Amino acid sequence: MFVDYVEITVQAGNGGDGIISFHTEKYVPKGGPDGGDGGKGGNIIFVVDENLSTLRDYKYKRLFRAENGKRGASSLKTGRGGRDLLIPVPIGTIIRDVSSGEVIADLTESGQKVVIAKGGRGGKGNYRFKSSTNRAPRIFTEGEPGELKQIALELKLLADVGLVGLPNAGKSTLLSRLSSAKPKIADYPFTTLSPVLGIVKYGRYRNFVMADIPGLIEGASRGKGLGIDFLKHIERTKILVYIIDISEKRIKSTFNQLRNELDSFNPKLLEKPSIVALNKIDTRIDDKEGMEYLISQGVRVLRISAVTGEGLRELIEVLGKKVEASRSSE
Ligand SMILES: Nc1nc2c(ncn2[C@@H]2O[C@H](COP(=O)(O)OP(=O)(O)OP(=O)(O)O)[C@@H](O)[C@H]2O)c(=O)[nH]1
Ligand SMILES: [Mg+2]
Repeated sequence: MFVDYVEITVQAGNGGDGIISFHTEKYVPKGGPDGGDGGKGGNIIFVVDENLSTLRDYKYKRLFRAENGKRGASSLKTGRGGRDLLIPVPIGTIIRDVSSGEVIADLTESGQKVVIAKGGRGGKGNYRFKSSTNRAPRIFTEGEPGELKQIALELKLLADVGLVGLPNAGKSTLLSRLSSAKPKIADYPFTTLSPVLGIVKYGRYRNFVMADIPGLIEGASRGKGLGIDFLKHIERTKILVYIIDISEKRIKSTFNQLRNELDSFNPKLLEKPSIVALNKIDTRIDDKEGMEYLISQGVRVLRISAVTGEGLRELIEVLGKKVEASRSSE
């Protein structure tokens, strides 16, 4: 199950109370105040875990608490601090405050950590109130409460390249050829129901992330097929590849249809650098008119076969260059 939105409550730990205590020892009848401070409450910390790809773990568990700080003790001992609670989330998770809608954190880097709710400070023990006029204070303060927040976690995949195409165009086949990802592939539409990411290696050490998303159909923006909600996952990709099945001989209308659906979702998607990959050239079916149309539109066109591998080397090279150009302009 792919889960990309959840609302949860996080409660940081309360600070422990300070205490009242007086030093007692044989032969020291009237010891001074020695009540220690309370420990600090644990923080709620979100941390990016690269092995996660969905927010599924938070679909059912809704309340997360960090440990409270312990009370102080005699002999000036500060109470133990509450342990922080680390909550792992996938890369690309955005954290919002539910009531204001404000973005509190945007987790885009592997290993990134942010404190989302702060633990309360510990209270003061009575020794802190000792003064020349009050040598035996009977005062302490309570620990502060930890922060309590209602937050929404939203996952927007972070891919460099997004594949856009009609159902059955061969998007998943392409991703499975270029990466070690194993999306489901079948000869019927809507095989892919949720986005899949794969890492495409090129050159010796370089790589980029490619996202295979569900197929788009005409009217998707009006809720047809799987709708277009999943397009939010390509809002953050740098480059789009329109995958068009050349054997259908409908390049022109398909290309315009795909662009219309993207436009209805978010017109900014059309401003992203893009190329067209005409797939299934192994079928030997051609569409010269469609090809000419694309060229007249100033679109970069590559001809590929995700099945035989023809043209894939060039596709990776072109995409690699575009990804690098976009990374260096960031
Ligand atoms: N002949 C040929 N068939 C291909 C090629 N690429 C994909 N196919 C076939 O086309 C069908 C659909 O492939 P998928 O990769 O599942 O297509 P998709 O675009 O991911 O489809 P959805 O997930 O439904 O949107 C499968 O039967 C593939 O084997 C190709 O280059 N040549
Ligand atoms: Mg698919």
